[in-house]
Amino acid sequence: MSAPGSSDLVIVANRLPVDRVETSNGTPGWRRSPGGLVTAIEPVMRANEGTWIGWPGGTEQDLKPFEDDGMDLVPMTMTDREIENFYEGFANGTLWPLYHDLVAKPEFHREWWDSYVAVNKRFAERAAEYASEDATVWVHDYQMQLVPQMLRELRPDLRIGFYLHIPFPPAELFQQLPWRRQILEGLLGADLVGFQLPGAAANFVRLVRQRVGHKTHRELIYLPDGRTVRAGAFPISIDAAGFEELSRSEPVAQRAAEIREALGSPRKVFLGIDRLDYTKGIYARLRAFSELIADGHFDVEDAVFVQVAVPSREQVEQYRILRDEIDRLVGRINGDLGRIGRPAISYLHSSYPREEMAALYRMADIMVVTPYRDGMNLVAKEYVACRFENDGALVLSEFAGAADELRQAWLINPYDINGMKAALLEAYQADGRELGRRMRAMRRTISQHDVAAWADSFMAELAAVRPTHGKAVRPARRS
Ligand code: GDG
Repeated sequence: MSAPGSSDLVIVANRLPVDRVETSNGTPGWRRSPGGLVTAIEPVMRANEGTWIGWPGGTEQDLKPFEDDGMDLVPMTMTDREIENFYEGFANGTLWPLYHDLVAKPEFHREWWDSYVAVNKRFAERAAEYASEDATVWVHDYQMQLVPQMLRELRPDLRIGFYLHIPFPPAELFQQLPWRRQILEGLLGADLVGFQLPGAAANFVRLVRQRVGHKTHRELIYLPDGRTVRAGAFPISIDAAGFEELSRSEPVAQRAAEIREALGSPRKVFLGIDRLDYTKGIYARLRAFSELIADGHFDVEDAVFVQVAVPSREQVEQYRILRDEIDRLVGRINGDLGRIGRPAISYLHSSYPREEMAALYRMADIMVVTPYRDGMNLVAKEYVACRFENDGALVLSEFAGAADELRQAWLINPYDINGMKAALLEAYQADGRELGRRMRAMRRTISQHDVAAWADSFMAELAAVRPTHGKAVRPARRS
């Protein structure tokens, strides 16, 4: 267990990679939380015996640092009010919709902002406490944008990287934020600010020039105190080899066959897997699918849609409304188009272990990923990684970061329902040669750019921005 002041690598993220749960005998315990961030950061954490600072969910107050599966974890506490104002409020009611092209309307409340400042300060102080002299601190995501500057003030010796997992909006939208300058200055505390796509990095640099008035040249920002900050694109990825291995395994193959049988062995299965979030475009995609049946292009005997909607942010009003809307839509579609034992849509409001996810990817013919805006979308990449037989079709929104790399998917505009219908139908009708051509190309991309490569390139760049400072960070990829 790392002691304060001893960690050469500190990760700061809103969430810890584990959730606080009640075990079967009623005592509290820890469970590994699903999701991309954990898998993405775990290898570099392990290679460097890092410390991870984050919130485990809930309001329990007296949690002590502990070790879980070889990782040193420092749990941060949160009060009910902070969950309301910082987490549900400023993070998910202000920043999330603002950074996703105003897909929903962001709310601006001063008490939410105050809470955001207070929580960021606490995280920064804890990071300052655990980091060793000249250590590297890697801060993650939109909930923590003030941490870099706060941390730099406390510990100027540190090398600080920041990575944003969601999009960074164009100046025209970001400008609405009453605290725009504070956020930009918060981020500028880092030596390297990483984004999913080059466009987001360019948005950031432009805003810094316009709003803060610093000199910039391409990806570099020159601060008056002589420091240089770099902004850059580091598209995140997945553990491609790990997913492929899982997908090839016998239990997963069996489970995949079982699922298809349980669905009534239709000719084709469409699949959607998303957190239940209004940015993901679930409603429009289910409508498009149902219209293809209603128009007579295929029948419920030919094709079914499996939609997994993972529960998310259930205390936030907009998410409750969305859930009701999807419930109603699925009910209506199944009522109108289904037959006994043959619903058009199999709808699952639940989360699953990784093996079940792999079985779903393996059994589905057409993966449908249609966000209105998405930083990357790991589900699209995971599907590709699981298709080791070079079959299966990916229908992908051009507004997902993943569309920059997965050019051979059927790319769609999720606002254009007819366009989406045409792409779903094409993917449904595509022959093996066409599918193989597209899938092989996408698989090459994914295998060359996996998550270890992502973490290593970020760390290498961070070291390059501050070459004279900081200890070396060992790469995640062990060769
Ligand atoms: C944000 C950005 C960006 C989901 N349900 C289960 C489960 N998952 C895993 C998936 C995937 C991850 O969670 C979801 O990642 P996405 O990228 O699809 O979406 P967000 O949660 O919105 O993530 C996004 C990402 O950060 C990383 O930077 O790509 O744009 O919005 O890995 O497999 N895993 C398990 N059970 C589930 O039920 N085990």
